[in-house]
Amino acid sequence: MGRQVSINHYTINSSIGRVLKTPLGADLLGSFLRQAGLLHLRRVIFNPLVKQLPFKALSLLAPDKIDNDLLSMMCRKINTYAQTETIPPDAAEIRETWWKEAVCYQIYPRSFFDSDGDGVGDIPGITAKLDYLQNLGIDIIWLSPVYDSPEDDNGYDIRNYYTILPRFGSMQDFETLLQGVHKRGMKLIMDMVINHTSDEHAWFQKAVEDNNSPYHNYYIFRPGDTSPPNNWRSLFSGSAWSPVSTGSDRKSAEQYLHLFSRKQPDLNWECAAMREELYRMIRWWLDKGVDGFRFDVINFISKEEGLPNGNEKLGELTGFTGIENYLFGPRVHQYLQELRRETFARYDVTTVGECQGLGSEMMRYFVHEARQELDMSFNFDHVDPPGAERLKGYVYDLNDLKQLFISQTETWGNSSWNAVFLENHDTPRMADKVGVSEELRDHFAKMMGGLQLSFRGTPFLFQGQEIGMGNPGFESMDEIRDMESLNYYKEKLAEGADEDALKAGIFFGSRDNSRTPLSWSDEEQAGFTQGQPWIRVNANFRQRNVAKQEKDMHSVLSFYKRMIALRKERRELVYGEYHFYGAAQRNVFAYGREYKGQSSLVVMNLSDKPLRLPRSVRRALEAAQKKAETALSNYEEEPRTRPLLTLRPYEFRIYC
Ligand code: TEU
Repeated sequence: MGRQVSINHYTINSSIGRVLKTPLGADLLGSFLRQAGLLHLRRVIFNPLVKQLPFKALSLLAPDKIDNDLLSMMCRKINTYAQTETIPPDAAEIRETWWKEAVCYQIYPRSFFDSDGDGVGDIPGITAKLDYLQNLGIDIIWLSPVYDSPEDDNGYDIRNYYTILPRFGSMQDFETLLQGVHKRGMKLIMDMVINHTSDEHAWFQKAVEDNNSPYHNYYIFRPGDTSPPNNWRSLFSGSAWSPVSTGSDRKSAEQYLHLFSRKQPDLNWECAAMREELYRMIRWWLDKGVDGFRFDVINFISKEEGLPNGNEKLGELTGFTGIENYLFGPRVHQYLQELRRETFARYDVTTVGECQGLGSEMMRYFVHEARQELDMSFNFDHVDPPGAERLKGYVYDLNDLKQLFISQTETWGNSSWNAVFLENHDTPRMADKVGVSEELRDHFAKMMGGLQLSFRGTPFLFQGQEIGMGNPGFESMDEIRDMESLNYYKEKLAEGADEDALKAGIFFGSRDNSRTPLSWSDEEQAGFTQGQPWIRVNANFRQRNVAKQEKDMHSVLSFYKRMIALRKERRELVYGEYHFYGAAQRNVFAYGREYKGQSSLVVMNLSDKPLRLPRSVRRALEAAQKKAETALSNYEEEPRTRPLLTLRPYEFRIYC
C-alpha cells in the first residue's frame, strides 16, 4: 500500500464522533466497552450530543477503567493507521471463488481417530476417515499442527517445520493423506504457527548457545537475569519474559519474550533473514501441494518498537498487560503483504488468519481483497460474552451473537470476506456455554448448524460439532491436560483463590472441553482408540456418536448433511445480501438472503421457550412458504398453525 500524506491527526481533544469515524477508533472503543462490561454505554456514546465532546471525556464515564493514558494510546494507534494504511473502495460486486463456497472442517489430530492404539489420534487415522468427511460434504480440511513438537501446547510449539511428529505418523503418511484428500476433490490447509516456535527449535537452541550467532536475532532477547524487561503478561499466566536458562555468566544473562508459554519464544519479525527462512519453508509446503494455511495468532507478529510497558488499566481489564503493543503492531500489514508476495500469491490456495482482538471494521485492513494480505480472518468477539472470562464461567446469551453477526455484515462490504466459526479447539462447546438442557441439545445443535451454514462467510465446523458433542463434564483436575488451565490453576491457587470455585471455572472453561476424542461409536473409548486415550472420552458416547447418527435420518449429523448440501445448491446462502426481520426483538433471529434473483428465508428462536413472532417476520414467512421449493427445519413434527405464529424452543426453519 502506498503511503498517504494525511492531514488526519487524532488527540484526546478530538471529538468522540471524529475518533469513532475511523475503523480503529470504532473497533477499539467497541471492544473496550465489551471487555469492560460497559456495552450499555454504547447508546450514550453514540448520542449526537455526546459525540461532540472531546475524546478525553470518556474517562469520566468509567474513571476506574479508562484514563487519559489509555485514550492517548488509542489515539497514537489511530494516527499510525490513518497515516500509513487505507481501506480501498469496495468492488461493485462480490467476486465468486471456490474458497468462499467451501465448507471447512477443523481436525484436531490428537483427538480425531487413533489408528495404532497408542491413545493419540494420528494421520493414518484421518486418512481412514476421509470418506466420512466427504459424505458429510466437507470441501476443505483444516489440520491443527502435526509438525514435530515437544507438545507443550499440543503442537502449537513447533520444533521442526519440515517434519511430522512421529506419534502422528511419517511424512509418507502425510503425503498419503494429502493424496486421499485430493482424490476426493477436497482440499487441505495446514495450521501454520509463525508468531513463535518451540524453545526446542534449532534456531532457538543456537540463539541461546551463542549471542553472536545469526539466530540470536531470530528471537526477542533483552539483557537481565532477574526482573523482566517490561510488564507484559503471557497469555498463559505469569510474565511474558523468562530468563535464558543456560546463562551462568552474569554479563550475558538474558531474558526472552514469549507471549504464550515459556516453551514458545516469539520470533523476531524485524529480522529479514528469519522472515526469509519462514517464507522458504512455507513455499516448501506449497510445493508439496497443500491448499493453504490457517495462520496462528498472525495479528500478533509485529511488536511496538522499544517494547514499552503496557497500560496498567488495559492490563487489568484484559488480563494481558502489554497487549496494545502487539495487537495492530506497527508493521503487521507490511509483513502480511510480504508474506503473501513471497509465498502463496503465486498459488491457487486460501488463507485464514487467526486474529484475536480484531473487530469487523479493522478486519477490512487484513482481508480486503485489494490489500493483498489474507483471504479471511477468524474474529473472536462472539466467542465469549461481553466482559466475561472463560476460566471463571459464564452464561452465553445468543442475542449477543446475533447482534455481532448483524453488525459484522454491515461492515464487510463486497471486498472483504470472513470465516464463520462457532467452535474450535480453544473454547468449550457452544451448548454448554449457553447451558442447554439435555432434551433440547439436538434441536440446539441443529439450529446452530443451520445458522452457521446459512450465513455469509466461509463456515468452519469443528470436529464433533456435526453430532452435537458437548463438554465432557470434567470432575477432577487429574482429567485436565491443557497447560493454559494448569498454569492458571497454579497461579490462582498461589494467589489464594477459593479452590472449589477455581476448579468449577476450569471445568467449565478449559480448552480441554473441546479437545476430547470424537465419539465415533458406542464401542469402548467411543471407538476412538484401541488403547488408553490421552484425555478422557465424553461420558455420553453411547448415546451420542457418529455410527448411531449415521443410521438416523433425524440426527444432528443428518441435518448437517442436508444443510451443507443446501448451501451448495443455493448460492444466495453463500453470496446473498441480507435483509433482517424483527432484529430488535430478543430471541428472534430472522433474515432473508438474496442473490441473482434467488432468495431464501431463515427464522430462528434463540431461546428455550416458545417464541411469538413479530408481524414483520410472520409476513416474510408467509411469503416465503408460498413460493418455497425446499424447506428444512430442526423439528420432525410440522408446526400446528399456518401461517406460523410461534416458534418452538430453538426452532430453526429455512425456506428456499
Ligand atoms: O490461540 C491463540 C489465542 O490467543 C487463544 O485462542 C488462546 O487459546 C487463548 O485465548 C489463551 O487465553 C492460538 C491457538 O489456537 C492455540 O491453541 C494456541 O495455544 C495459541 O495460539 C498459541 O500458539
